[in-house]
Amino acid sequence: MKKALITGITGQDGAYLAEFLLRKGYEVHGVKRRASLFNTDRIDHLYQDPHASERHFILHYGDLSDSSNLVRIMQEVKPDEVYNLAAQSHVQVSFESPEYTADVDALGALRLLEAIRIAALTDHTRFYQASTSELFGLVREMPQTEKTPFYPRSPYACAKLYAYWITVNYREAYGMYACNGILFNHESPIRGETFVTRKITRALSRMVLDLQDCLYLGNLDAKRDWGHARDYVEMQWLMLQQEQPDDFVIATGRQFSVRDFVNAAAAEVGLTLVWQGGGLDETGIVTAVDLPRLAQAAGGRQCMECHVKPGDVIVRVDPRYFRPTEVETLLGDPAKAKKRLGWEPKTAFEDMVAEMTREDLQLSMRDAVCKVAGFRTFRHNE
Ligand code: NDP
Ligand code: GDR
Repeated sequence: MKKALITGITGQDGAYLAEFLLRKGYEVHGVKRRASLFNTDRIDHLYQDPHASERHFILHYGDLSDSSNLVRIMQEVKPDEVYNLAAQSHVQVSFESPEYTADVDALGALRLLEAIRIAALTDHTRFYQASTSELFGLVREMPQTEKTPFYPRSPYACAKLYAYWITVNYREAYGMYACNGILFNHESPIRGETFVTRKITRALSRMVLDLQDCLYLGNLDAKRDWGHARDYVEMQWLMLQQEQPDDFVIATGRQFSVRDFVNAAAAEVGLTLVWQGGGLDETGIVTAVDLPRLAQAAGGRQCMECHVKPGDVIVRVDPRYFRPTEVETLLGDPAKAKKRLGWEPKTAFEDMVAEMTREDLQLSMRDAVCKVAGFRTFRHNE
């Protein structure tokens, strides 16, 4: 039985990858951080009691800022494959916590590679580094490929640039099987709530149920190549199954703006929007409400009342969400991955938005029931 070690197992990709590898018959080890509240929501369905005799899913406390602990885990597990998904992954937060972001996202990758070396696993363990389209930053060509020059635009991207190159360096210096997946944005119903896609699907589903008044966003013109996380973790695995290690762009080849994303998610809950004004004064105003469509998204609950009506302003711009340096446009060319890994994204943008919106509507319906019954739901808006 192959053993995989996943850092960042409690995150979006970690959860999908753990499910995927367990289905493939792997013994999956994950590194989770100690937190004051439970932080394993995304993987609780995979949990196995530590007292069970045969376990295929094992969690270890650890942190990418602590090399002795990474060495200990590496020596204990001796994994065939390591997936380094752990990171302070929020671009805007990296401007607030640049040093921490560099420590975890840049040096964290180095610590993990060194742990493999110290544990004398260089010839045995294959290494995947979660690199990112943010490396392209101020883009020099459209679409971006493995050969497009990097120009990072945030402390996050600068840290990931170091992680990218140290992975290449360990491959060249020590002959390690080490790969970079240069992944473009990928989303899902378990995406972190403060990334723009999930913020949108969550806010719209809460607004129709009277749990939120307005959605405040930053740069509506930013364009991204958005794929589904479920599809992208399969590629992470495929990259470690080749004869030779290499780096790959993983993307859909389609691009949408933040405004397009809002329109698509709004349509899913039966709302049609018109955009008025521009810059800081731009607003998204409801022009029509399609109740049967909302009921369909809510799983056929015909009697569901919609608390949004034509004329309501439901989207506004708030400059607090602008970034000191923005990445305006990203569009990936996944030709190499398609050719060499035989990989294709399975989920279309429209289906992913529909899935995310439907799942958030289900969660919001639960919150609405709690609210009506007099319970607080403790979720606030960012
Ligand atoms: P998430 O933010 O959902 O998950 C990040 C994970 O890293 C969480 O498990 C988090 O733990 C863990 N983590 C954070 N800091 C530390 C630390 N100091 N030590 C150990 N673990 C830590 O990210 P995603 O799943 O979306 O992304 C996975 C990786 O892929 C990240 O490295 C990200 O930068 C990169 N990436 C993501 C893309 C995307 O669109 N999703 C695109 C390209 C790259 P906790 O749950 O405790 O916070
Ligand atoms: P990104 O994702 O920065 O691309 O990083 P995010 O969803 O945060 O932003 C995408 C674009 O939307 C604009 N935007 C807003 N963003 C947020 N979070 N909140 C807002 O209110 C808002 N309004 C507009 C942003 O300015 C940006 O242009 C993600 C992360 O998963 C990284 O870890 C990963 O490396 C990259 O994707 C690829």
